[in-house]
Amino acid sequence: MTILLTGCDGYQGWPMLMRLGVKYPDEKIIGVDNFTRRHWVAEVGSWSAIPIYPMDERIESFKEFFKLNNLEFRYMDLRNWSVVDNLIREEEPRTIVHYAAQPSAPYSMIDAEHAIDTQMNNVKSTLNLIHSINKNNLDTFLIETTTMGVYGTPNIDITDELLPVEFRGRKDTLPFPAQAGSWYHWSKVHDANNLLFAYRVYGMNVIDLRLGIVHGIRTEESERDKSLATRFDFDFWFGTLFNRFAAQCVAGFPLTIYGEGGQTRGYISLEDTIRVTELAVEAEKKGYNLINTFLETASVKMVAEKIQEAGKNIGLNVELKSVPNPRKEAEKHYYNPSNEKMFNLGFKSKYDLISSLEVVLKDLSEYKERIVVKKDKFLPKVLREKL
Ligand code: USQ
Repeated sequence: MTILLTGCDGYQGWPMLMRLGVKYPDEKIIGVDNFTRRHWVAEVGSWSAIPIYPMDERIESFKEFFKLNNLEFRYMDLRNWSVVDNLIREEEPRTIVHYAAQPSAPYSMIDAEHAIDTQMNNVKSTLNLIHSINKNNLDTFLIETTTMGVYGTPNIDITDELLPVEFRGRKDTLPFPAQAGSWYHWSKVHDANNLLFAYRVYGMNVIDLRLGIVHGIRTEESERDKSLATRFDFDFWFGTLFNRFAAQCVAGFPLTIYGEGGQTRGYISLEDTIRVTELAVEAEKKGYNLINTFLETASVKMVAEKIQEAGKNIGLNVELKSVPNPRKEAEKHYYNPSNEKMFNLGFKSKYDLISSLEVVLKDLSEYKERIVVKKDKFLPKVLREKL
């Protein structure tokens, strides 16, 4: 049997590839990637705070540490229909974990080219997978991590069940409305809709994991050795909130709260994200499944304060700074999403925001200089000039 993982060079992709390798020693685990994440981050002039090894060295190192020879890497552009279809026809994967995507909201907002490339890349890759599974009459489980950002910040509770609606005296249950906040997030709305349609029209087995903001560095496999580390981004475009704030804290840079800081999101650690995906692979749930995937919610300000306190505990003086918000978004709003389905898979958390922080600050301290030399990447050009 074969499991295919797309985006295996990414922040989540590399640890997930190792997790699948360890969990299914008798199966072939194929990871595909075209290294665009490395290029995108270089394009904005930044790098991963933690040095990452070339793919062939990562795989060699995995073999050495785990005494397993079941990981295979294929360099592949998922936008190319014929290469995707050849791979799926030849390998007939029982499961595909689809992580590959341009994942950054700010990067997708740079200009027309970046918005179009983000949507073309993300939507076309998913459509190629869907169509190849269908064309080859496979019973493959297609698991994609979309995003909690599909929902936006509505003034009602967010559910991953169908939403009961009553309008002009008639009732129905409908998918929750999408109110995404960037071209990237809209690319995931399109993906989420296409996945649902693939189930409806082809009966495809689909799991849509709606992921919150992922934080942290370590996973059970990657912590074994530096050569197995995953990337850790902190720049304005590719660093996500918690990770950026942790890097700012270590570098002695003020934590950049955009606007009022009341923006509230769901958070989950990298290790927990890998666990939920692992459980989704194991569950082999037939039909269509949508699962909100986050452990806890917090506002930007709350995250900043937690990091300030954790910094203080290790002798760092951390300043919080409200900067003009470079995004168009609600800075104060209601936010109450559900996440019960994730626990129904059997999920148990290893790191929450607080326990993740201790580890991240400790691990990052070793790479302080790599962050400090790129500290001008914490802010977009327009804000750097204003401040
Ligand atoms: N923010 C700050 N200061 C910063 C950086 C961000 O206040 O220095 C604010 C943003 O304005 C936003 C919130 O923090 O309100 C979260 O920003 P983010 O960059 O951590 O998250 P986002 O752009 O929403 O995207 C990230 C990932 C994306 C994933 C998504 C999950 O890049 O791939 O889908 O988190 S979620 O946020 O639930 O949609």
